[in-house]
Amino acid sequence: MLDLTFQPLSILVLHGPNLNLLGRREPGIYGSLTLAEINRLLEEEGAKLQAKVYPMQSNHEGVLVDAIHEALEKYHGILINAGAYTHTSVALRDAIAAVNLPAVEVHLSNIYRREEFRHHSYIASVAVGQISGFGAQSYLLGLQALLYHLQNL
Ligand code: CA2
Repeated sequence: MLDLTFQPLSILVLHGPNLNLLGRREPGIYGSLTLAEINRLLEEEGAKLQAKVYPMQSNHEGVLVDAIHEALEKYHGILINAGAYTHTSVALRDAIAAVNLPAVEVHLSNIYRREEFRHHSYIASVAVGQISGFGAQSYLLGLQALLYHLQNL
């Protein structure tokens, strides 16, 4: 197993299904920034906080599960917007629980002000915490919170 003890903090940023469409559809709900622009902001914020962020997006549940498994040897923590899988995926929940890496859940929209089916998150109970409703800023707040958590373990 790789020893990450004295490396700068490295964070896997996982974006779930449909988030590749950001900035191109439904800007009223999800904002006008593209995923590439959000990733750039995260990389800049990470650099300010002496951390390196590694973003990836997939529309496929199994690909996200694999990425979480592989995170164990490569990253100190996970920042995740699981998209609609937030509300359906026991598999993603179990993967996060299995690797036991600190994870922070983020959402662009406030999921509790939306349809009832979005009010339950399978991720929440295995996450350090959740940030929801601040648009792209949710990701930056989530990154700050995750790094704060990791630096104070
Ligand atoms: O608010 C969030 O970040 C969500 O995770 C976004 C998911 C939604 O299913 C969750 O309930 C809350 C949907 C992501 C869809 O992204 C789109 C982006 C542009 C256009 C259409 C969809």
